[in-house]
Amino acid sequence: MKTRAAVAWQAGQPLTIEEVELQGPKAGEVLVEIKATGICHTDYYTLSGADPEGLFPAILGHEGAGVVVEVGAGVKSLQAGDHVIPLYTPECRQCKFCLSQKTNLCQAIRSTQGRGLMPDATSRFSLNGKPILHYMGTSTFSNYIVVPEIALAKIRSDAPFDKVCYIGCGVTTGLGAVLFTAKVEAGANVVVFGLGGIGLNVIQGAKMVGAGKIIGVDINPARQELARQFGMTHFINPNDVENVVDTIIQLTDGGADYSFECIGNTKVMRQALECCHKGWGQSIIIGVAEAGAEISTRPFQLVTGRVWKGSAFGGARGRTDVPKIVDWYMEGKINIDSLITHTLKLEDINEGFRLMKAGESIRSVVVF
Ligand code: NAD
Ligand code: AHE
Ligand code: ZN
Repeated sequence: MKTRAAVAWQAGQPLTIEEVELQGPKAGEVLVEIKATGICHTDYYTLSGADPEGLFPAILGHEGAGVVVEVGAGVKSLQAGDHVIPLYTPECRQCKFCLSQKTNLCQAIRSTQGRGLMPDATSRFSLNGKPILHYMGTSTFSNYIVVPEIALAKIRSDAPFDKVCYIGCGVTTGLGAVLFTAKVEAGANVVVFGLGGIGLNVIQGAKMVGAGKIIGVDINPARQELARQFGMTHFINPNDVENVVDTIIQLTDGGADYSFECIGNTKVMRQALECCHKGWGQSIIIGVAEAGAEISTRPFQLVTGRVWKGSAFGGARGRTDVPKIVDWYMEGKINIDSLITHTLKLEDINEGFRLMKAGESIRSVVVF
């Protein structure tokens, strides 16, 4: 079949809208009509050329929601008409990683996914006979996609696609980092570096668990108002203070219990660790930094009890946790609507990237 899709031809170039050929689902795969997709900073990161796994031409996008159209042989858990969110972190419930109960990083299809291919090491997308690569196993900038059954979370059918698509990455990443990775407790002091599509969801999670001080740090002063609505109690613009780390240590009587880096800047990652409380403060890296980037600190920072951790997809197990987060949204327990600042047509997807770069949007959502 044919599908309309935004194709990334090479790093740093705008996407173009094409009628792409899409092969139907093979065994264990599912054809999904994507109804809406968010644009995450990670899409921009890969498009910029900084991603060592960034391959072109490819169809980017990993924050979608849609409807099952057809299932391939052997698919048991889904049928045509089911509403789903594609998962760039699948959940096979069989691999060593899933069975460990220590991580959400299912590895069942990770190696082919990282090469832009389906599990049989081929692509379902092509144009004029030449393959176009998948991205993060999802490629939600295409109106129709084929994904493995283990990479789909089945969600309730009354949830609006143009809102819950954001649960496919940003919402789950931010809330999950607080709830699943850090397990922040009530009363804890939390610092969030970067108040964009991820950081504001970290704030939302911190508020949910009853954190004490919730300190937001961003170089964009326009972020302050919305962050306060989501529960931020203090704002620091690094350009307005002499030393961000000292400022936080003073505000928190010795340092943060938990900090979250939601930018992808290795200098800020160091600040996020070093603003943590001696003896127990934990810093969670969420931001994705460019190929070749490295983090550093004095080992003494760790010797004296600070902990560095990372979080992918908020530590969430997609097929188990994503339907619950959709329920939270439908029950009014979390706010997604205020974070979706722009809704665009597929033709205007490059405008979505411009808005993100200019700091004018939190989340842009493309509706098919
Ligand atoms: P975004 O562009 O919406 O937000 C980034 C924010 O950081 C902006 O508000 C910006 O003003 C602020 N910022 C930039 N430089 C800063 C600095 N030096 N000091 C303070 N603030 C600064 O991006 P996003 O969609 O929220 O994504 C944030 C990061 O998280 C990206 O690196 C993205 O790739 C990554 N990410 C990781 C995961 C994961 O699973 N680990 C999931 C989604 C996104
Ligand atoms: N290819 C990138 C990896 C970037 C990365 O860390 N991705 C996160 C999700 S970001 C979503 O917006 C992730 O899930 N990582 C775990 C994994 O297995 O990829 C690079 O920099 O190499
Ligand atoms: Zn993302």
